[in-house]
Amino acid sequence: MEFDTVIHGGTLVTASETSKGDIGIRNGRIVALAESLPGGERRIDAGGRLVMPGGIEAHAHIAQESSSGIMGADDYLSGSISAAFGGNSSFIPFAAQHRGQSIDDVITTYDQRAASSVIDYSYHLIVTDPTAEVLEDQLPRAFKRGITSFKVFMTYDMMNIGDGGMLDILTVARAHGAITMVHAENNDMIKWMNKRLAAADLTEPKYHAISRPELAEEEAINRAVSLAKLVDAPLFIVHVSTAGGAAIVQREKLAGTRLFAETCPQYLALTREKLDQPGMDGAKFVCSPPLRDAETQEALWRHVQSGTFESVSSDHAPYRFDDTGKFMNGRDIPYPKIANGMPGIAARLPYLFSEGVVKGRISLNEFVALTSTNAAKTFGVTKKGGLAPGMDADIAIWNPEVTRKATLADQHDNMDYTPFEGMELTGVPEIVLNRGAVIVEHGELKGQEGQGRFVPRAPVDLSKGRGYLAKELDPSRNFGARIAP
Ligand code: DUC
Ligand code: ZN
Ligand code: ZN
Repeated sequence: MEFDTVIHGGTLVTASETSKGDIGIRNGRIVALAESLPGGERRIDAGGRLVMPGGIEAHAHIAQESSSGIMGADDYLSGSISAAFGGNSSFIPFAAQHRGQSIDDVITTYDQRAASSVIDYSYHLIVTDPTAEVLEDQLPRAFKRGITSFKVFMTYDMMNIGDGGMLDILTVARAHGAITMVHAENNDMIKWMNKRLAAADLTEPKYHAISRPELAEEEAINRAVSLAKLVDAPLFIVHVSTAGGAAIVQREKLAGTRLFAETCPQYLALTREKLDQPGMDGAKFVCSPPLRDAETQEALWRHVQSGTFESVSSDHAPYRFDDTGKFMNGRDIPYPKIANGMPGIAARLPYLFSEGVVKGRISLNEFVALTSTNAAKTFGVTKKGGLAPGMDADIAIWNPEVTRKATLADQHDNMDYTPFEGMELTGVPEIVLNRGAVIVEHGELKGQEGQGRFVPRAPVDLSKGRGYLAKELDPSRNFGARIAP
């Protein structure tokens, strides 16, 4: 058998197995796995290296305007390059609807923006205006194109669609086999806290963390799960940042609810003290939900270890520490006017490898599951996230021993800071392939602008979890009313 590339002599790691062997690649696909394979136009020596499915970044804001119109610092070129240097072979950023905009327009806009990507991509659709046309025509059309995840917000006045809007989206998603993602924080609790803090003249960056209580996340997760259960729709909770929120996810999974969730490196690595710095330096660490405390970090790590989360995602939301980003609304501004988000797409895998695998908190196989395989399964990316014949040759080859300090230059993004600056990291992705093409090799970019392809995704797999039938929607218990979606 002829191969374009053979990856030779590495330790092959998937979400379920670890073995020694070679991988044969032809036409962008893995075509053979064996103890030893001959030939290959190109042979990559992976002796002493870990050969894993390339990361799939399932939460990133790329070339996306915030609801207040601030464009993030990374476009699809810089964002995809940064992702690849961080060990990712593909990503699923958001395509955001602004109120009044049609979903068809949103997709056309993002297709243009994404054309420069060096790695494969899809989009999660952010829906902020669920009109009848959106629900009945536009979302089903997006779904047919392979966009099988819709994200909604329970907070921010410009984005929050209310409980009724959420029920509508959940119902449409369920009918088509899409999954609904949710930013779960209670809008009114946050607004009430903002008013109290403003009245007391407490507006420095650190009060951002105080303004968004843990209870706001816990309440909203609980409510989101109840809404999803009422219509028996699968739900994905993004960026879980609290022990209470994670506990709800764990409890509901145990009960069989079709529930999925992620947390992010910043909630495992950083605490709210980072916001308490002289002047406006704390603005670098303004993200929502906010950074929490050391106790929460420990609890979140336990949930990572025990399977509460499908993924650890970056929530890369890059706003530079200047007037184009964090200070778009002025320099000496109260915390609610600081652009909300932090970068991390290149740091996600190295952080989790170093703090997770090297420190013995998770196994290598769990690392692969949390960074790649589970995202592929949850979001219907059928040809990625594994090492098997027939899969895309999306592969990251790691040196597990190199130690370095995280620094801005290693991120390869358009940012002027990294929140992980100075962190000691062990392990580096040395070679990253997307569909058989080398994108990054020993610190050098080899991929070309525009080389990435849109990946149409499959419907969500409903075989996981038992689902839920509310008594009031069950004709055998609701006087025969047939109103279930
Ligand atoms: N939610 C995100 O998912 N990212 C950035 C800001 C936010 O509120
Ligand atoms: Zn969010
Ligand atoms: Zn986000």
